[in-house]
Amino acid sequence: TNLPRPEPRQSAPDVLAREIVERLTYRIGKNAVAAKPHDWLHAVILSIRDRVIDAWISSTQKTYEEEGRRVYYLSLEFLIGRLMRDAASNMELMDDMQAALASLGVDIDLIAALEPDAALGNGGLGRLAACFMESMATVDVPAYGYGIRYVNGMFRQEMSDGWQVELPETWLTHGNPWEFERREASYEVGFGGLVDPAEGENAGPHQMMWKPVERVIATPYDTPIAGWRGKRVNTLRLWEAQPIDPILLDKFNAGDHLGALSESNRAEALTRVLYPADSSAAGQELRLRQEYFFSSASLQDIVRRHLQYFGSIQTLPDKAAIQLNDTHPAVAVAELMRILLDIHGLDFDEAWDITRRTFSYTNHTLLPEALESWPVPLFERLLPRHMQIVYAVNSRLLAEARRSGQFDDGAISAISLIDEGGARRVRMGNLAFAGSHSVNGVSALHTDLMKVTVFSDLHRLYPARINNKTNGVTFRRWLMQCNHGLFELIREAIGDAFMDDAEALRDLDRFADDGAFQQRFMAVKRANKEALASLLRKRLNARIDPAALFDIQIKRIHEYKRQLLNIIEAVSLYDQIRSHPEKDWAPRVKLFGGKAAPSYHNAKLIIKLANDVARAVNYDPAVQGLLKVQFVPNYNVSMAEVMIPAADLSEQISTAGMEASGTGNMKFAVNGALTIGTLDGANVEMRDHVGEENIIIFGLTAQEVNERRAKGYDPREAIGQSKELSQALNAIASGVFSPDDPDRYKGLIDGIYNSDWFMVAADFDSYSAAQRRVDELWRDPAIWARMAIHNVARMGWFSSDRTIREYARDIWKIP
Ligand code: DL6
Repeated sequence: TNLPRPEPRQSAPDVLAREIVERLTYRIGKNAVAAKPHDWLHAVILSIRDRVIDAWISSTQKTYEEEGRRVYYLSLEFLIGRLMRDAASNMELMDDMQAALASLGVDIDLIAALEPDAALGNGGLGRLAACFMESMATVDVPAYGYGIRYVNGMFRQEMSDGWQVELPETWLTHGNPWEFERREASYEVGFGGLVDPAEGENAGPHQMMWKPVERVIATPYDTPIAGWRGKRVNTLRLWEAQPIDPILLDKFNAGDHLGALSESNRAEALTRVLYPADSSAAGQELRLRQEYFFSSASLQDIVRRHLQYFGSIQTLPDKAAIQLNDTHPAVAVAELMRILLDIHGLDFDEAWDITRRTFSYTNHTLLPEALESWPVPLFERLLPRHMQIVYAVNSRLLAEARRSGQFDDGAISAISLIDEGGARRVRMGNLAFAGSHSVNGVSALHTDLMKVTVFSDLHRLYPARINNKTNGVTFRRWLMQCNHGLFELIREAIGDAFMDDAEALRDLDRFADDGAFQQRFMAVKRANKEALASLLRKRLNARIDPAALFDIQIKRIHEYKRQLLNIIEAVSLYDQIRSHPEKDWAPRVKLFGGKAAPSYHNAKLIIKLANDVARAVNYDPAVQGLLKVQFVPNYNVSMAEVMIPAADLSEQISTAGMEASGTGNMKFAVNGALTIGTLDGANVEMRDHVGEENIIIFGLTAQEVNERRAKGYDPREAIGQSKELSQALNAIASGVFSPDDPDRYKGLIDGIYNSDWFMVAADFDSYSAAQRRVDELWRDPAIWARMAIHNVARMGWFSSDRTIREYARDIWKIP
């Protein structure tokens, strides 16, 4: 403490240019003549990074001096995307950097596009973690993110004859100039083996000694995450697994060259790939190994830091707030118990009290297939001591439930940490719930549903524990950086206040009816659409008309997100245009993007269907200029940054009750797209904020979905009542779009006829009518612009700064 802090640096373009050339020369070893674009990129990143480091050191010192509570955000996913613009803009270097590079003859856009998209996550959950990291730094919360440094993050998606093909994404090929390896902060993580009672006279009754058979080293890599205006820089600490012995020399010398590397390969496999499963449990042994590996390393690090600065383990909850991002790190509850019981010799009740006061848990899904549970034999084999602890916690939990007198046997089994229906499994959601003082959902509706579905009995036992924290997104990345035109227009209209307080965007409301402003607003949108059209032309040779309505659905492909509903509606529209070409149709471009989990058959089929429909529609002269369909491959954060600012219409059409929150919905609205959506997830709160006259809502509510299912929903009835729907379904099922394999979509469409769990048929007519309302609105540019401007003006509440302030106030208790 009290060390001198780094001197502030000047950021004039000439100073920056000098620094860049210096980095190029002395860190990369090239001069400006020999430098390739990648070398420039690295030199630029290094010069930004050095400034970030100055602020990082100051922030760390400040945290130590203040001796306050720190937040530890444990997440198996951080979908951070590119960092260069983020960091440059947050350090307020963007304009000077652009000028500096121009003076060196380097095009900033060209080198920015070379930065790999760090895709260490699947979708919403991982991207939320990245927005939270930036917002925690912005609102001055001292925080560490803990996760895994996957060598291969989310797969690269390519199309082969319209089918998804998965290829490894290699974001580390050119090295990663943002990160710092911290070998000195490595830990051992064990697996398997035996548990013996602890030795020694002072050993407590609950103290055991775990002797793992397998051990690996966890080595951290730190990436600084700068908040807005460089106020605070926090650390994202990602773990890499390494073998204890890189090579087994005795085996090698005996001629077993492969065997000599087996331990090394096994360790490295741990952090090699991200499981590409979203909203479905990955369910493999390696996944549980990953979860324990990063949870254990992170906890060892947190406890080590705590003891170093505060001396006593008893004060851990006062100084550390550990947030579990979904159940993926839930095993940390058992790991902290193990550390407290076996290493610190605490008695059980005290250890449990400390654990519960330290952890809090965020639930991100109610889908039963996504709720993680592990077979007891696997859990026990891999983590024998943790299994004992789970049983010990469970016996106390169930005794407490019994004592309360309010539960029958069914409710007691629902509360149990062990699922006894069928082969026994450890329920990670229940473990996270029981081991935390706060359990939050991610939108108001989702939180309400949590209380009456998955956690209804646990909620009865602990009624104060569940609370809501509606998600948000960082406006720095999702407005200021990705939509520069809109950012400048807003600034000119209402000044700079919204840059520090997103809710100040409200001031824009008074321009909603201003014709001149509307025109400028729509001109910005048009420019963004032209940029997207030219990108798609270059990448896919696709021709789309920027004057048409850009209707976009980008997100993971999942049946509950109902890309299928959108495609079926497109087929129906295609039919209607062909039947009535004389009508005044609003020209539309329907864009889709998203990845399917590699083992998710129907999701992959939906991608193929989008491509098959696109092929038929796009080459049909009967609808030329009126309808285009395009699937955009390899949707990722960088692609989102181009597509979202170009959208007129945002498709948020999940079956009500199934999308926990959504965050794409927020990004679109902030960028002036109108939402067509169901009353699901955060759409409900978006409607409340933007006003129901500025959003297009359709379909069954969550309650109606439930009631329909309870009454015995018959999709055939709904199909029978809708000529448009039955025609579209027949066309798809009979092979109109798949003449090479007419039965390709038979199973998919049979699913709608026979069960239709996702209520596609039930919602079709309402959706189709809503789309025709959209057409009508589109025909009146002034009305459309007014609605879009109201959306931008009223979305400030959905800033992740607000969300983080709520977590800090209600859960982490940080002033
Ligand atoms: O909370 C972030 C994000 C929500 O916006 C999405 O609605 C939700 O689907 C997603 N949940 C997951 C859960 N996957 N698992 N496990 O990705 O979280």
